[in-house]
Amino acid sequence: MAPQPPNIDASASKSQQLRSLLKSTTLEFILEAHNGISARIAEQSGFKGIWASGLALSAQFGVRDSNEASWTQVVDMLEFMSDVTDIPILLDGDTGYGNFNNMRRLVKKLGQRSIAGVCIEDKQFPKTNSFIEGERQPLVDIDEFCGKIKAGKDSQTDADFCIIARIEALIAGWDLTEALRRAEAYHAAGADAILIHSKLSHPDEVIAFANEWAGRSPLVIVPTKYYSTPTEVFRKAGISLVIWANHMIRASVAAMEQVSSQIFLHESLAGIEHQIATVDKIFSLQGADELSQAQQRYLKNRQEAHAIVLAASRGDALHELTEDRPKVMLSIGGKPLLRRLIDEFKKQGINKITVVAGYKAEAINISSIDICLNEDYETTGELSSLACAQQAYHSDMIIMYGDLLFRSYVLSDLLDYDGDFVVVVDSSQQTNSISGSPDYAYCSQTDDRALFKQTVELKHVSEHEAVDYGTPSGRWIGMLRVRNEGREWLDAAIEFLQKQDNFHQLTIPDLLNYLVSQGKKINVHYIHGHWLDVNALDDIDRASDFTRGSA
Ligand code: SPV
Ligand code: MG
Repeated sequence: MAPQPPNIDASASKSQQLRSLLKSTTLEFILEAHNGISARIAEQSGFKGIWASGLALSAQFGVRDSNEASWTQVVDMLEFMSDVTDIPILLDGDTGYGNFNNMRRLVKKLGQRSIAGVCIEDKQFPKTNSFIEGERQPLVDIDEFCGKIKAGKDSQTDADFCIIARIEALIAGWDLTEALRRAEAYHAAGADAILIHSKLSHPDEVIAFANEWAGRSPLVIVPTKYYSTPTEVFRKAGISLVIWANHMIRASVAAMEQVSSQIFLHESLAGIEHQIATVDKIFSLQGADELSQAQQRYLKNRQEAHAIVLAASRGDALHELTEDRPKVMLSIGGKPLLRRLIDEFKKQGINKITVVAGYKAEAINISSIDICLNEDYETTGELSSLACAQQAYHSDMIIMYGDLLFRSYVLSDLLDYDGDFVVVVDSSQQTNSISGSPDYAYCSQTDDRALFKQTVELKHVSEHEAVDYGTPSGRWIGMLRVRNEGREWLDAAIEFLQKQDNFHQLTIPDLLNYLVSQGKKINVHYIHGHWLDVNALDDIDRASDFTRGSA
């Protein structure tokens, strides 16, 4: 029969869910898990509950299943498992880690950590695994075990918390009568279900027990040794819950052995990469998506801006220096310009950086950036490059020429500046650092150096002095910030301008002028020097001085 759709109410508490599994009229299954990630995998596979196996938990700690790990170490691991899952966890609580008093404290602590139930077995502390010389393992006195069950039930604060009594009589070489006698007593002491354990390779004694027990309380089995039994047999026998008790730890051990021996043997990862989970899969199991959503919610005011760097041009005026690389890869003071730019972005917490490359794009060998190619860089202008990066547009972005050098505060102040479309204008009238054609900026007010954070608007930008607009207020340095509504203006402007015949010649100043013509308010953030761009050979010494802090 195919797996049943979940019939458990997920809004129910974990203990209610476990209780429903035990009382379900159809056969239910839970799977072993031994840490957070295996618990998550079990849940994602569709299991409605988890068996926190003593064998698996001790094995993942690398110790024996003989109460070598302390019960608090077990409970600490359960907390990780419970925190990352919504399905109930049933702890394999061995003997309750001591007498009735230890059991009381265990139940209390499990309740506090949202563990849905505990299964205790009628052996003596310290126990060992049932499959290690099981017949030599002494059972505990029935009355003493009943006292432990009662103590557990009396100390649970959650009415639905389940205590399952596990009978080891068949494991220890006793007969069905002894097993039933014990089951009767444990049931009467308040156990919510009985687990009958067997080490035979066939299910006969478990089925015989089920027939005699006849549904007096839910019945749980662990078919590790009689694994080849068709599940239908358990269904027909009226079993309530099957525990697949150790298959996650055994699967991971087999996989780890295989991978570790291959890596050791071949001294290489090439042969195993395709066999193992991707790093992204691990991130996903760790809940990385949830964290980035939470960051959106809780770090709104510090939302990370993205950067787009225009770096498609050769920089013809630099002659042979750019024969084999674009201008942005020119080394200034021992570091490529682009690397310096990226360092500035990273200082401001900007990690998503898209570089529009064109000329000798293959020479841009910087990791941790996204490259976007303007294949027509020879015949198109800046706006075409910006349009190429449209996939990378974000609700908060810095757009910048790739040949800029600036003091860190320039970018940091721009990031602090309010406004949906902001250009950085240098009011210093400096001449020594501009060898290319300056982008004269005409603004609503000139910078009297006391304007800090006042609203100044851009009226026009142009390569040549534009008499119609009066005296230029400064120079646009090739840096702007676009966010929120500004992003919509940008999209609409590019969509419109792309339809114009001359689109391929347009520059960023053309875009700015178009937006101004459409009545959009472009704010001006004034600076006073402290930047330069690299256009020609003459700039290189100045740029090196600048990086040493002397310009
Ligand atoms: C466990 O999983 O630790 C169990 C079940 O107790 S078994 O190992 O089959 O006894
Ligand atoms: Mg166990």
